[in-house]
Amino acid sequence: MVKACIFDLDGVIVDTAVYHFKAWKRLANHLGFDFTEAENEKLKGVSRVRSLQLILEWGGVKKTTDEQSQLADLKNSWYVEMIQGMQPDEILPGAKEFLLTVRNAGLKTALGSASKNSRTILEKVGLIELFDSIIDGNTVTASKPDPEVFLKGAQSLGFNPADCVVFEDAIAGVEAALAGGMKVVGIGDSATLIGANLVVAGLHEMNLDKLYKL
Ligand code: B16
Ligand code: MG
Repeated sequence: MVKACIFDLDGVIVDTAVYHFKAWKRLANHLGFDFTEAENEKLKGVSRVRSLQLILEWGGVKKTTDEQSQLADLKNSWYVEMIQGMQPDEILPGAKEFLLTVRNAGLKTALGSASKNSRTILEKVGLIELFDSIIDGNTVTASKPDPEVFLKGAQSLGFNPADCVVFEDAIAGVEAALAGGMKVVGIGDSATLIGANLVVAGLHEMNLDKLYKL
């Protein structure tokens, strides 16, 4: 029987990809090349430093490790500025309702995100109180598809991986959850989220019945 739900943030609870896109595009333009929405799609669930490395490759630009770290900081400063204005109406459809449903059913909740800005985002949209534990880019060393973020999530709640269900919109996150021995609900397209136990368009399509049948 499922005892806990672990949620990815971007693409599951809120759509921060739009802000990441604006900030990365600004950085690419600052370096003299462009950055497309199709390229941004490939960065979902990917860590900040790895995202920068991919963007520099796509733009054909080489930077030293020190320069990379300065550029990542610059992008993050623009991104942080943008997320300061986030509001509760930016919560994705059904996310708050499903969090309340699972909590009312006595299940625990954790966040399992690659973002180092997850607490700010959850505070701005007013959801921080609905998570028993937050595991994010500040707590983990290995990026998805490594299962570390979800294993730490399960551990922080005091449950075995097999007692937890992960909700993820990125294929790397689906792979991470499966590698950790958890059930996973994909948020998005079943052609992309291969291996997920169930794929739904969003948390508005989830309910306890579907959760217990996984
Ligand atoms: P930050 P998730 C991920 O969030 C984003 O999808 C990805 O685009 C971003 O690069 C990553 O967080 C790191 O974010 O720069 O705020 O530390 O889907 O894992 O919740
Ligand atoms: Mg995501």
